[in-house]
Amino acid sequence: MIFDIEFETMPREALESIQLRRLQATLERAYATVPFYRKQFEKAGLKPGDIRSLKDLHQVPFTTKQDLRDNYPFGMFAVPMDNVVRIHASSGTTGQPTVVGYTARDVNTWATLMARSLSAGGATRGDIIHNAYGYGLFTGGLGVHYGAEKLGASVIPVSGGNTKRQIVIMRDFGPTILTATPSYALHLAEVAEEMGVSFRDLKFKYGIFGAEPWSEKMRDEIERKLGLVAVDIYGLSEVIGPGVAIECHEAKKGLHIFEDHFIPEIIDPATGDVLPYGQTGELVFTSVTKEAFPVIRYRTRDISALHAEPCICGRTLVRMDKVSGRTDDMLIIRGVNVFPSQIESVLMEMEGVSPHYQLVVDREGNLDTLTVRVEVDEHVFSDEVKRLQDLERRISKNIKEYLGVSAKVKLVEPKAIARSEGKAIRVIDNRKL
Ligand code: DLL
Repeated sequence: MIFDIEFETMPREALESIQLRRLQATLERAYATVPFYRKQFEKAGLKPGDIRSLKDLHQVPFTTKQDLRDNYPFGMFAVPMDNVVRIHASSGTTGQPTVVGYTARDVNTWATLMARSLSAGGATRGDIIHNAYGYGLFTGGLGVHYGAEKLGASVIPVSGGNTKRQIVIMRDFGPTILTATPSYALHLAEVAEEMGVSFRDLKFKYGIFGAEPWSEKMRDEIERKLGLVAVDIYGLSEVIGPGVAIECHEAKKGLHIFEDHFIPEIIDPATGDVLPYGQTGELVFTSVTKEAFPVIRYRTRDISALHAEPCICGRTLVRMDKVSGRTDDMLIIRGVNVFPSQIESVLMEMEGVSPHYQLVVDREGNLDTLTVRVEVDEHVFSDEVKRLQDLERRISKNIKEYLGVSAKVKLVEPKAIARSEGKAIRVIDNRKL
């Protein structure tokens, strides 16, 4: 079902005229109320009134994560604290968290965007949503929660953790939609199995998974193990939280971006040049309806591409490719660029290998080394040493063949790699210590 048929199926021209009007209002307000944005305009010799077309936006300087850090905690807010009703923060992988604020109207906008997202992902008001995204400063839990209520579905605010209790709730309450990070969804399935509960006997129809990269192979594995249709949801705290983009369950091919609220661009991360549809680069977003925390050409560091082809679901919104990683996730191992998701794809091709893995990067002398630790199924692990070594060699050979990098592979027993209730930790880079 399409929650907002008018905006989600709008002809391009009408959509662009709304985007422009909203963009101009956002720029005027940001310029008037946020000293950082005023300086950015001044640096570029621009006034908000100079932006007369969507293309003109390309002249406005980018905003980076560092800019948000420099204005920690509330320096980027465009309204007085009196009007801020909610604060979230993203922990990030390094240093200071990024703090974001919402007015009452922003919370309502976000709830609507999440109702649209859940609806695109297969949910209806008749569904029971088991929401295992963490509640708290992280935007996942409350984002889904408000969207589910706006949609009129029943939401179970179970949050992350206490996994055994989650399985009991699933068995007894019969939820039909699961929302969680993909890695936690797999962990839920694993614990269910230990408790003698088969996910396939539960009532789940759709799973709406995001907040971390996951490959197509991982999707296959999740759908098979959990007996549901898995769709990808994308978002980030700085832009609003979840609800920036989502796959429709009909096509599961690219995530529709809610362009009536966010203007996406893809840029070359090295030069900042805007790239045409179809080309891969760094995603950049400008919010055009947010009040408390507008973002202007915010560089996400996420890698994707945009596609304008029509979709079988009827939405006219552009689609972004599944995010394969972040520019700052990229490991450079002896000069070769490697993304964790590429390793994941190689691993998931191998028989008997589980989706639980971790990459450990070290430096021996002047040489970077990459070790891939990956769990294997119980029956594989109890095989004779020679067969394990043979499997390690085959994985290592495939990594070399597909990615051009030498990696040491270490097969470990089931559960050897710590499970996460939120985002999985895929990389341990000892070079940074
Ligand atoms: O992760 C918001 C969210 C919650 C999205 C629940 C989806 C579901 P942050 O904690 O600020 O916000 O982290 C944002 O996570 O820049 C991406 O690098 C990554 N990310 C989010 N969704 C996806 C996805 C939430 N579907 C950062 N695929 C983003 C890949 C994702 N990466």
